[in-house]
Amino acid sequence: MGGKLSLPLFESSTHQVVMLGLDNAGKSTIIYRLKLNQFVQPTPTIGFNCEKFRLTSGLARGQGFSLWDVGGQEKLRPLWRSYIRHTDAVLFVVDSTDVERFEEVLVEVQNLLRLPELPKNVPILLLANKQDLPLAKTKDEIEQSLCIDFDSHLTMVLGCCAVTGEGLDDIFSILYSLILDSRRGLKKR
Ligand SMILES: Nc1nc2c(ncn2[C@@H]2O[C@H](COP(=O)(O)OP(=O)(O)OP(=O)(O)O)[C@@H](O)[C@H]2O)c(=O)[nH]1
Ligand SMILES: [Mg+2]
Repeated sequence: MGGKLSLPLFESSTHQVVMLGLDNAGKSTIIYRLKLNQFVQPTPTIGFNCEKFRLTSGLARGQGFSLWDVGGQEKLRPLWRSYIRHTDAVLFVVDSTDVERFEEVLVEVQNLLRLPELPKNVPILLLANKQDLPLAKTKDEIEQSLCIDFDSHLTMVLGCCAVTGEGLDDIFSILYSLILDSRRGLKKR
């Protein structure tokens, strides 16, 4: 086993990432943008989509990711708990223009954090989507208005736009870093 310490912790592994968020937040648009590098107009997700990625460049080069895009309609949210059990990271997508539902976002994130199925060391990346729209709140404004206590979870908030792809270029490198840091037990922020 000697001489292996300098290798990445998870060489050639596949990381499971679950995408959650209210309906209409833009989860499926993000997954299509990442997979096809173009804008695709989705229909509301009933159930889930799963797309697999293998990175060929950047920090996460050689790493595999399975992204689970789970429907966000209220009646489907009880299903979230079955997707988080073995996840390596959570991507929580927020519609940055939908201020009226920020309270609902807060409640759902708090419910998520209380679920016993959520592994304690799983990092949570909040995506403030729809940054192209004029009424969009910035990632800092969203962070301040939600003011979530993420407890032991390493977290980060990023602004993005699934229509143009802005803010999504480094998403896998960022996820990979968060996963590594969480596994190494680094304290959040
Ligand atoms: N302007 C703008 N519209 C977006 C963006 N991302 C998604 N949308 C639109 O928002 C709507 C909802 O997008 P979806 O990807 O279906 O949302 P979802 O989170 O998957 O919704 P559910 O499947 O119901 O959970 C669609 O009309 C998208 O075209 C964005 O970055 N900017
Ligand atoms: Mg969807």
